[in-house]
Amino acid sequence: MPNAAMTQDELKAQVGRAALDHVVRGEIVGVGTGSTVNKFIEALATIRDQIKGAVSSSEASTQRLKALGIPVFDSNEVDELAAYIDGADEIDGRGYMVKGGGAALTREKIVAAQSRRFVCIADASKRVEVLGRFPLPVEVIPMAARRVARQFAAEGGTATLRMKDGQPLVTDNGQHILDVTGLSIREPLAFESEVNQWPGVVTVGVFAHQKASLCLLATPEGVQTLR
Ligand code: ABF
Repeated sequence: MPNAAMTQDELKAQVGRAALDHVVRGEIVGVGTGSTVNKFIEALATIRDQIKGAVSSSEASTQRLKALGIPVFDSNEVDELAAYIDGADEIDGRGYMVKGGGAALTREKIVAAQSRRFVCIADASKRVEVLGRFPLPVEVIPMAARRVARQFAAEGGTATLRMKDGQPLVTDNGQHILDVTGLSIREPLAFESEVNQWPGVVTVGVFAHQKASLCLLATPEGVQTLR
């Protein structure tokens, strides 16, 4: 099937399968969260007898992994992972990412930090020159939300509390999420370090300190590997 005729879903499946090349056989693999990762989990199930299992970045991914017969380990049961496979909302030319659209950014950053390689899987629409077009997710302790929103306002951002079913969304960690528009993040490393310091910030959705080692990008011409 010519790639140009592939749907978004088929492009995600293609890159999910391509990620299998970066799964070290006989080991435990780090698994992210989101619709592209869900395609990777389906592909991972086809080699489940060749891996020990997975460390998951969300309850949602854990359920999918278990449903497909893939053992899930707690992150504290493993010292280091060879590879972490995860999606992104935006990725730039240096491998810096915005993540958290799936509300799993905290555990994603934890598992990425214990992995030797971060393999990002995404469709071409996620590739940007400058991070910030996608509303930046920031996980916060609920009592700090307004103050953190004011701090973003001072930087030209507009922070909105993420809602679900009419209530503030509650993450796997029991916290809330602000989505911040109006930012142009030209120095991701410095920005991540600054916002991480703000009292009440649990995780900022800029992944610069835990950037991608490589990105598998699904395009109509096939999967491109960006290093
Ligand atoms: C996850 O992948 C999130 O951090 C990010 O929001 C999401 C992208 O989801 P999708 O693959 O569905 O576009 O890691």
